[in-house]
Amino acid sequence: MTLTNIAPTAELQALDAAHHMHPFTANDELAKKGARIIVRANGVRLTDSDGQELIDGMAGLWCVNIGYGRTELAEAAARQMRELPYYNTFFQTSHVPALTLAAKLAELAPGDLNHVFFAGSGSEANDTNIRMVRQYWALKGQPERKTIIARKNGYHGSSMGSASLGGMAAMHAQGGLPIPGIVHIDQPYWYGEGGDTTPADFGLARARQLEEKILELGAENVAAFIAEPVQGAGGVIIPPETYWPEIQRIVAKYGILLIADEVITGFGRTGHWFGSQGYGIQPHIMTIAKGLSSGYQPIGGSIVCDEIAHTIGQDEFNHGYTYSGHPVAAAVALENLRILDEEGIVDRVRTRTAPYLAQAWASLADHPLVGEAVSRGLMASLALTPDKAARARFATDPGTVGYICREYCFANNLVMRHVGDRMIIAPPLVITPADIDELITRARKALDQTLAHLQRDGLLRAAA
Ligand code: PXG
Repeated sequence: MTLTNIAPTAELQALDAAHHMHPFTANDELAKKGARIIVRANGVRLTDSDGQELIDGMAGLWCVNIGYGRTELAEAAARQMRELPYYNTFFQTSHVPALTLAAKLAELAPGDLNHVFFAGSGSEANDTNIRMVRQYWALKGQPERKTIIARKNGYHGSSMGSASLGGMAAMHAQGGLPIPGIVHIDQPYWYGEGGDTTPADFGLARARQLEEKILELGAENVAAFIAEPVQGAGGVIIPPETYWPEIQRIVAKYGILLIADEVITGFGRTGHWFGSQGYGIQPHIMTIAKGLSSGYQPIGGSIVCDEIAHTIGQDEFNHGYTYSGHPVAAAVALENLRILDEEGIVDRVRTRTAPYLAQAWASLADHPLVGEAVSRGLMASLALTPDKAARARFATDPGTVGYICREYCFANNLVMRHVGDRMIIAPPLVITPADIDELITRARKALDQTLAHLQRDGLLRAAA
């Protein structure tokens, strides 16, 4: 069997249903309806096994930053596979792709984030971070500084450690999470949780929960605070402008390490190389993955500041993955960074594409179902509501309406995700204004169809 589509769709779907367990999916239900089989892609468009072309509003899973079909990355992989397909960096050896990529990342990252510990994914990198910050404090003679503060509705991965850092209630409900020593504060989600306060006041209040939590635990017990500059999987939750400066003040006051999870916000997504730069965040560690290789190869890592790297370096750090700094993945990441850089893609997002998307996206706010339409860089979200003025939730279970809308998007050949009753996009960074116009047209059509569906089924009701 080859890897390309040679069989009719129904046959592929039957094989998939019989043998393939999908992540974050009720597999029995999917088996009945059949997965959509994606066979190839180019630029911002996917093609399925029936020859339908979709606009990929999610850049795969927030990762295909340079778009599909860049043969330079395929060639970089092939070259590296011929020369050195694998070697490790454990036992006093190194190799050119890993060391070159580490040096390039040190150049791109702000401040004294000059050292890289590689992983195969964002989840693995965040597991590294848990162990690294605890080991850092142990070496500093403060081994009791173990607790990591994170946020509800944050997403940091799916392994035991990283899912514990995440604040997804549905994930914690399965498999005995969170692991000990991780606690969560509320998210800075003004639209959903801000009530009558102004966004500015709400941002400060939510940041000050960090200070309250530190005082409750005792600063001498707290290792670090981890957060995404903009929450991605949580629904593209853009914090009020007051939030990050206050967080920065608090971590400095109590000497807490700050981990910025840049897995989604890194590599141009927000119009900067890293989301932290747009908010003036100065992290001690940044988690990276996804856009690092534009998803062409699995690779992640932690970019670490001088102080932590030199402290960790005093002793053997008993941690690492077979594929840490995998040469093929590193070679592909380097080629991806070259393209992002030399083609000016990050600058173009900041100066042209993001402002264009912001305006086009905001035009959806006049739709009767849309309570807010917000964006930052090339990540954007809509809050669906039965009552705009009240920022009301639907009477149906959270996510029911979002799912209906997503199904209409999919039927209209647009990949737009739902998170609860928020609709989200994060397209490839190479999307053009004409593509954005088409995306908006399809999104509006799906919203119209959703509204008609809700009216027909009597679902356009607010929760009491
Ligand atoms: N941090 C952040 C901020 C992420 O978004 C991870 C870490 C974990 O990365 P890996 O490579 O281990 O998956 C992520 C991943 C979704 C969705 O439904 C988002 C992610 C992964 C899977 C699904 O939006 N983000």
